[in-house]
Amino acid sequence: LAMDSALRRAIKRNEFFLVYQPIFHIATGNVVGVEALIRWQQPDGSVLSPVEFIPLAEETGLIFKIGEWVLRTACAKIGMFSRAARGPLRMAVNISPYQFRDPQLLSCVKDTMESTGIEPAQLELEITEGVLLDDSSEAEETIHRLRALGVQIAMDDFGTGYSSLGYLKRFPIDRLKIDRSFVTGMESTRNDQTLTEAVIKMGHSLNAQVTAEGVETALQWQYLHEQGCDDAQGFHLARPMRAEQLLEFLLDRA
Ligand code: G
Ligand code: G
Ligand code: MN
Ligand code: NA
Repeated sequence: LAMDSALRRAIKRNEFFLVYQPIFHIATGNVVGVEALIRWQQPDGSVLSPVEFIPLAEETGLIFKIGEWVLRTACAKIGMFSRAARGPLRMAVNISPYQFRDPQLLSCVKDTMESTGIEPAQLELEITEGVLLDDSSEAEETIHRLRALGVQIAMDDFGTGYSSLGYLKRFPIDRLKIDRSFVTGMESTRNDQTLTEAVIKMGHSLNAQVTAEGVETALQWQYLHEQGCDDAQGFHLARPMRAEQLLEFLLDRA
């Protein structure tokens, strides 16, 4: 309960901030986008990770307000980031399953695009496999409507949930994000190498692009390159950073 009122206070007092992790095109090494990740700076200065407060935000319904704030804040930055990178970047935003099921999601996305001027194709919403399970006809409808706006849909944490090939065929998605647990295992486990390769092939056969998450070594990058993976993100390449640091990072590389 104490955490609950702290969360409400956090919204009022603007205690949330976003960090941005660069996403790289493997074939060229260029930065092609960033993923926005929320953090909570408490009054005592300590910073909480989303795994410590998103579940509570979901339970209390505060996730809707927080999610809207994330979307608006992230999209408002893309113009500046793209100018620094000298080319349009993609902004990937994590969408909670609760937000995904919110009937107001579509109007929220539309309003955000209008007020921030982000091109629809620059916005990528990351959903998880779980959203496809509960009421798949509604989920299907939501995905179709979002894609009709021109927004891209990515399946996050791919391989950790319950989705089957049948779901993937039914739900048109633009991107698969290979969960970091598979990427981590690539160097030591032949199995995980085979798995990442299979996911990349599967994604491509569904006309989706594939991003590998959690790339922590040069060898993982090299394997992914050889396997034809499109994009990668991870600590080996760049850590999530505040907007000001990201700007410097992009300007340095441009
Ligand atoms: O950035 P970090 O590794 O701490 O993120 C931990 C988890 O929190 C990840 O699963 C990530 O998808 C999730 N997450 C990060 N930012 C957001 C956000 O803005 N909204 C939602 N719903 N989840 C987020
Ligand atoms: O579930 P999702 O993919 O949205 O989670 C993204 C989270 O993964 C972010 O919180 C980010 O901080 C974290 N992350 C990004 N790159 C790496 C990495 O190379 N290693 C590890 N351990 N975590 C990473
Ligand atoms: Mn994500
Ligand atoms: Na993920």
